[in-house]
Amino acid sequence: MRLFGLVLVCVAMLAGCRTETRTTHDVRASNEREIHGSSGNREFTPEENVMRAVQLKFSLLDTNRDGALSFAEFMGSQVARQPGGAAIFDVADVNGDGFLTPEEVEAWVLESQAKALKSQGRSPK
Ligand SMILES: [Ca+2]
Ligand SMILES: [Ca+2]
Repeated sequence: MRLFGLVLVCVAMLAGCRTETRTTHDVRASNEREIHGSSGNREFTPEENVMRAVQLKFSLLDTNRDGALSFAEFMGSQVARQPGGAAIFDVADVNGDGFLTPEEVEAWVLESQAKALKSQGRSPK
């Protein structure tokens, strides 16, 4: 299933985006200080890590800073450039308004992860 590969790319991309977003993080510094919590000892849950990564990536892709990703903005992401990547936009745009909110992206990533883990655990034939 092609989507599975895309999910892996997406997760890897999200996981690796922390350092590359350092330069732009001053804009949402107050937000991210809470999200990062880098001085705390607490471990983040996988869901929290996904959300933090999505929010950081989102702020990079949202070039006009209206809080939503248009299709054009989405196409600037690595995930969208994968074969079939453009189709993800329609899948993730749950309410079909033509824009992806952080919530929609988070929901899509978490759902895709869950599906990927499920299909790894016991591969249905
Ligand atoms: Ca935007
Ligand atoms: Ca939407």
